[in-house]
Parts: sequence; structure tokens; C-alpha cells
Amino acid sequence: MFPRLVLSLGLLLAAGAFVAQPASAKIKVDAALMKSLDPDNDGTVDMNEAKAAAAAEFKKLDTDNDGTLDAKELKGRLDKSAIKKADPDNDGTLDLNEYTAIVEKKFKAADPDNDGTLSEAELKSKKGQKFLKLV
Ligand SMILES: [Ca+2]
Ligand SMILES: [Ca+2]
Ligand SMILES: [Ca+2]
Repeated sequence: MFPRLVLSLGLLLAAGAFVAQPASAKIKVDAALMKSLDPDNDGTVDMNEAKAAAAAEFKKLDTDNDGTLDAKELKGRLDKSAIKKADPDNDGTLDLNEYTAIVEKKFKAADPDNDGTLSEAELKSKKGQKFLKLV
């Protein structure tokens, strides 16, 4: 009845489906995903957008709200060895700085043309998917 309302509802549902997906599944690079990762709407994800998305994701993952992510909270996104590597103070948890540092690394790995932004094609690549898992 209200096409625009139906459309935004559809986007919401799509976003919900994306969140509910198991982390091992391929993350679909679609309009709903780009909407959340690309707020300036230029069709690519730059480092600032990536960091903002990482911070939002961090908050979401930190279910016990203690300001760090432990292995349980990171389940399906980072395995134990990845956490260890990203955890220089070795306390078994990642704080926001440590988490952002990994996201930054994955971002750079997913940007082979080194233009500082991730295009949709780069997001769809294998390394892009690894980046998307964390944001
Ligand atoms: Ca952008
Ligand atoms: Ca926590
Ligand atoms: Ca690029």
C-alpha cells in the first residue's frame, strides 16, 4: 500500500537476515549491506567508514558490556589463534583498539589496488569477505 514503507521494511528484513546468518556463510554484498557500511553513499567503503562500522560491531558483539571481546563473544568471527595474534597484552580478550587494528589490517588486505577504499568487487573477494566478517 505504501511502496516506500514496504521497501524500507524489506531493507530492514534484509539487514536482519544478514545479521542472523552464520558467520561462515558468504556475506552478500547488497544494497542493505552497503547502506550500513557506506554512509556517505559513494559506492565504496573507506577506512573511516570501516572504523565506524568496526566500532558499531564491537558494541554489538560485546554482549556483557565489559568493553572487551572474549573468545565467546568473537565466536565464528575470529578463532583462538587469530585472537592471540591480535592480543599483544595476552589477556585473552580484545579491546576496541585491538579490534579496530585487525579490521584495519583486513581492510588493507582486501584493497589490492591500494586506493584506500573497498569497492563492491573488493568486498566480494575472498579477503573482502574476511573483512566483512568483522564489521
Ligand atoms: Ca563511502
Ligand atoms: Ca565482553
Ligand atoms: Ca580498492
